[in-house]
Amino acid sequence: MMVNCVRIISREASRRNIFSIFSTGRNNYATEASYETKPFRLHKLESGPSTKVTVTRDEALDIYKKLHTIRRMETAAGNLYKEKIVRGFCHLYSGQEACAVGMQAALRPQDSVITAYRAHGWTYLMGIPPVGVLSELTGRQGGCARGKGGSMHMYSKNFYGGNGIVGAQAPLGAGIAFAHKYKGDGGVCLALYGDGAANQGQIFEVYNMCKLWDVPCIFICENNQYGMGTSAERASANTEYYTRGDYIPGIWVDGMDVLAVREAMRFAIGYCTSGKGPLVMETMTYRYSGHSMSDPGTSYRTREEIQEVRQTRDPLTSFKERILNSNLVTADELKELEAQIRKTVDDAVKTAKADKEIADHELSADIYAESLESEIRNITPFVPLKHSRIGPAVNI
Ligand SMILES: Cc1ncc(C[n+]2csc(CCOP(=O)(O)OP(=O)(O)O)c2C)c(N)n1
Ligand SMILES: [Mg+2]
Repeated sequence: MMVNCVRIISREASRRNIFSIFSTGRNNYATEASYETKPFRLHKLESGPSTKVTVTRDEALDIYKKLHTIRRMETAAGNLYKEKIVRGFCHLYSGQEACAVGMQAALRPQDSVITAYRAHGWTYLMGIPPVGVLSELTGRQGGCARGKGGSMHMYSKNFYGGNGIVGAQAPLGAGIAFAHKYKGDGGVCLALYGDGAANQGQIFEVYNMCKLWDVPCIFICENNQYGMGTSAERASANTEYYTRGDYIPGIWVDGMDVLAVREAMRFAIGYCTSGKGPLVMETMTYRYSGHSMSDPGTSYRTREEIQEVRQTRDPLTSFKERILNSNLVTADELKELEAQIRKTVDDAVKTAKADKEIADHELSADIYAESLESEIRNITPFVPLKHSRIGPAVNI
């Protein structure tokens, strides 16, 4: 099909920060549009990512689907928790969706990711459908870790979880990144941690090691401005997290702008794969929920503040406005997509409630992919348990 590209730069578009639009001329859709992002802030870098970002119609639909699915899935997870069908911990990602969606959009098949406990969205982006995530939350066998992991311990191919120890993703991520270098597969590892983890000693130990050995690790501080019950300002002497690598270059990006995050991540991957070693990235974002479901999240910040972010900086609303204003998609199309997503998540909830738990004998199975010892070590109280392999340990 011959696509006749016509460039339209309207005054209205530039008022809305839309840089340019390419129209097909055949129908009413634009095929791609460009926008101007907020400036990136750089640390020890002479140049950074381009502030002019371009998105095609197909990419826009894909990004919107992912943003919306995560939001919907997290709402469902929160409801299941309130119904006491999800027990234990539950950390929701609503408000921060543009960070994961933007980063994942820049990943190549050989790259890997490790994050903290706010893992549901990443698990979905790394290939697990909503039913695999929600069934994991309800502890059922259809869950991506067969119901043994729950909210904090979800995995998939190239996705190393889901980790509850604050800050530990940084050394684990450094190890995964080192494996990429050792194997020469060209991959990088994204190691994500929160602002509440950013002052931990282990983070600085691995900064040093990765810089010494040029390990392709991208350290990402998702700065949602609060830790567990306190603000970043109260907890951190230096809240410019992108500079905290000292001798490691860093980038600050608006984490509510999915396209800015994608652009920053493309730049970061290019940097790390050119043999220059690690990079630090700070994504400025916001979480609408408390730290976990047991934290209402309103004792250390006001309801008005949360409301204001929802109304003025919401990552879904702003992306939706952009793609509608630039004529990449129509309101009806988005409505239809939203209805499809609602159905997928609603069906997943039904399955996650109705599914079975694994049998008792599977509880102690699949601890190692290939066990070198016959019995499981360090069980208290001591009851000898044999290693067994039922598999797959992770439903990929
Ligand atoms: C080593 C360790 N110390 C303390 C905790 C308890 N804890 C859980 S989350 C958290 C703060 C996390 O804040 P942040 O990293 O900003 O993550 P957010 O909840 O904002 O996503 C703390 C202190 C823990 N899980 N691990
Ligand atoms: Mg935080």
